Amino acid sequence: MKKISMQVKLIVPLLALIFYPLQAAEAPVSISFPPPKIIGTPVPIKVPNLEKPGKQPTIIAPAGTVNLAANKKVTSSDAAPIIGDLSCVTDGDKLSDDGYFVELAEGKQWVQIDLGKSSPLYGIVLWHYHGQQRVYFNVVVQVSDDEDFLTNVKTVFNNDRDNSLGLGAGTNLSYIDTNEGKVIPLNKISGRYVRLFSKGNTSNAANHYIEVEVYGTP
Ligand SMILES: [Ca+2]
Repeated sequence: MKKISMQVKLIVPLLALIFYPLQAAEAPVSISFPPPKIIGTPVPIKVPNLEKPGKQPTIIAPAGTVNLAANKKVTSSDAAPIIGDLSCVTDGDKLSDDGYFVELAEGKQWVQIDLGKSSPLYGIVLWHYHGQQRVYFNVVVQVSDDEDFLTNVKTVFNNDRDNSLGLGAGTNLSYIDTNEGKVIPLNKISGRYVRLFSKGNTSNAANHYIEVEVYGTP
C-alpha cells in the first residue's frame, strides 16, 4: 500500500504539470454574429478616417471566458429612451429589426453596463444598428470600477478625433456598422462597468444599440 501511495504522490504532480499548460492556454473567443440584414435605402457614406471593410479582429482569452454582460443591468444618459428598452442591450438578441434596438436621444449619449463585480476583461463587441449602412459618430468605449467614471477610467476605443465629446481626442478609425458589429480585443484589463458613448450617425442624430457583449472571466 505504501508503494502505491508513493506512486500516486509522484503521478499526481506529474499529471498536473502536463495538463496545466492546456488549462491555462488562451484561445479565440467564438462570437455569434446575427445574419446580415440591410433594409434601408443606401445612404452615401462620406466620413473621414473610415476603416476599410475587412475581417474583425480576434479576441484571445483563457478558458472559462464568457459574456459577462449577458442580462446585466444597463443604465444610460437617456433614462427614458425614445424607442425600445435599455434591457435590449444585454438580452442576447442581435437582429436589427424593429423591437430589437433601443433608440436614445439626439446628441452625446451613453449606455453603461454593470457587470456586477470587477473581472479580468479580454474583449468587447458592440452592435449599434445594422439594418442600414451607417457610421456612428464619436464612438468611445471606457472601462472603470467607478460607477460614475470619474476615477481610474480606461478608454479602450475612441474614434472621436476632434474631441467632440470632451473626453479627449482618439485615434481609432470610424467604421460602418454591420452584422459583425465592432470587435474590440482587450489586453486583460479589469473593471466592473463598461460605458459606451456615441453622438449621432450618418442617417440621423439619434443613438442606437442592439447589443453589447463583454468577454471576461467571472
Ligand atoms: Ca439585444
